[in-house]
Amino acid sequence: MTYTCLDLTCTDGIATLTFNRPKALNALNSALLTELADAVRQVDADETVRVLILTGAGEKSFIAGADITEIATLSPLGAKQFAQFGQEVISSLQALPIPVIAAVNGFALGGGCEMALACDFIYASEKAIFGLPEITLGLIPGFGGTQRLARLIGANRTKEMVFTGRHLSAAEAREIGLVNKVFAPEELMTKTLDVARVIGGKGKASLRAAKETIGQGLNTDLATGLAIERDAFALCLASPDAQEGTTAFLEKRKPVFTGSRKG
Ligand code: CO8
Repeated sequence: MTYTCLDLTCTDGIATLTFNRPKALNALNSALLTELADAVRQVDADETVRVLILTGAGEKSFIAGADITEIATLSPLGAKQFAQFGQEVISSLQALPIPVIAAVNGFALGGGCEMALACDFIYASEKAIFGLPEITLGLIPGFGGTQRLARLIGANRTKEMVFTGRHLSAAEAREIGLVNKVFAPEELMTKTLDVARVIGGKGKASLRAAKETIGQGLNTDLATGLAIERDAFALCLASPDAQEGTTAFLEKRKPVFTGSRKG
């Protein structure tokens, strides 16, 4: 598929997906979401990709939300279908078996904030702006914001953001735990790539197990979560990468992980 709204590149196992629809500040329309669904499938199928980074083209915007021009024309049924499509694509991104980092360079509003929330963690430029402003349009978040944000920062802070629609600076977003780290704009990608390379040097199967275990554990009670962790730990131990990691430690050398995502 030829992309017109995004760019997908890969260097040394680190893939970068750049939202690139400048005339609408990278707003999510059906065409972009269709391309994103295809890009996620490509990354999923490519065993050489170890880490995925999401960012926006230019300095102004990550994603300024769902495309309001398109939303404004929808019937209630059309709105439900559009929300479902967006949720499915964003959930497929979240379900990728590799770490996904959002490098938020500018506006991450509405669906843009919701896209970042589906990533494993968020780094931001000092110029980034976060918010769920749908209430200002007479709407509510529809791409997972009411659910993922509440799980991440708690119901009370989520309600404050959703009820007011207020824009948050990168520093405020870090303070409430939405963002892990904030960097100068010119450093955002280099710092994100540095961390992606560190993560990319770890074993694929253990990264996958860690991601899945943390994700599943958040949706269950502690006892079930601990059982999930035990099983995943035991499976990891049987993987070639665990063999290499433990042997390398005992031989006092750096491990070289060559195992697959499937262990
Ligand atoms: N959709 C469509 N076009 C947009 C969007 C958008 N979300 N955001 C910006 N644009 C366009 C503007 O219309 C403008 O186009 P033009 O030059 O043709 O007039 C261009 O991008 C540049 O924007 P501005 O001139 O407004 O730039 P400013 O720097 O003055 O302002 C802002 C930047 C603050 C980002 C401002 O554009 C803004 O407030 N945008 C809307 C943000 C917003 O409300 N986002 C939430 C959208 S709703 C949503 O995400 C719901 C998700 C769930 C959907 C469920 C499906 C039904």
